[in-house]
Amino acid sequence: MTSPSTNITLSEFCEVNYKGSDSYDGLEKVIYAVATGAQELEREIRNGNLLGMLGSTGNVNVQGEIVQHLDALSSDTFVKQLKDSTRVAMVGCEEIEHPVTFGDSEQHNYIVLMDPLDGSSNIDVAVSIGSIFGIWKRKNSKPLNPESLLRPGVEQIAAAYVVYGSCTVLVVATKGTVNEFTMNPADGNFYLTSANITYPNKTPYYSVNDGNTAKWVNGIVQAVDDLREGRSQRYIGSLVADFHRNLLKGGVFLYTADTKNTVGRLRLMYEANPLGYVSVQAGGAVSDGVMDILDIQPFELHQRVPLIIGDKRLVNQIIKTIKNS
Ligand code: P6P
Repeated sequence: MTSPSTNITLSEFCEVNYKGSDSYDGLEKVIYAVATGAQELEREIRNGNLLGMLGSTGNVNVQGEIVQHLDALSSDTFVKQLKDSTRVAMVGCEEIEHPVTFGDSEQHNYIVLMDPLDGSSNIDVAVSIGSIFGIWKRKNSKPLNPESLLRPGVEQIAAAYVVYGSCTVLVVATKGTVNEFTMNPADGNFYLTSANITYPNKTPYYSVNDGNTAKWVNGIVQAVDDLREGRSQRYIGSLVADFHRNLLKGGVFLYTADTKNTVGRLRLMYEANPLGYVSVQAGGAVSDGVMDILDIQPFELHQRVPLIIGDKRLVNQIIKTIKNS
């Protein structure tokens, strides 16, 4: 067991790997914005019950979902931090109908798509929730407009997510490497706790909402039956937490299209793309059941997509079952 003092900090890691590099010029400022927002939000989440911060605002967001107090707070927190980074030109956010523009200068060279608080239904019951970020280099050749956000996932330069769970972890992926940082509550800093993460060989878990069985189509009943053999089901109701467990322990998550969610339930731009990027950099895969999700050319900021994500062998097994159905 290493003590926090022997683990390098997030800022030490970013200074070595991003600062001053041509490929990642200024990326460290974007990662610091995510980390600072997560530190602020973590305190609100841990104290939410005590501060009357739980429950809903009574408003409905662009998704048609009831907005929890912490949904609104998380959105405001990360929008402020990303703006203050001075490196982000535009943000797309699950909680905000339209893109938010911060700046059009040459140094505003990143685009960020985010789900600031994933798993809202778990907030009031002390179950893990998270935040998800996809990061693209801006195409400076073109003026900023809403279409600036509609980039295929394969063009991401980085992705990150936070899980506010039994501990608070920040996972950052860039080309070829996925690294986990854990927050030390004593000083609020993130310390490197797992470097160059790759999916393990074993796949003991699968994650699916069995309550949807009657609505499944296209061979998903058979695909899930196949997954049951020799595995345990783990389903938290927070995509980011299920994804993180499957990444570390081995497994697959699926939320496919069904007779109710005919194009899937989860969001392409700020859920499937960022986590799909992390999955692929860790040796996994991400699919809509037919193609690699990262190759999808988006047409709308809040579009949904069927999602199969995790161990490459299991993703391909599910795709094959769908194809043969
Ligand atoms: P269901 C949370 O609301 C979320 O967007 C994901 O985090 C989660 O995986 C999914 O929805 C849960 O959906 O229909 O199983 O409650």
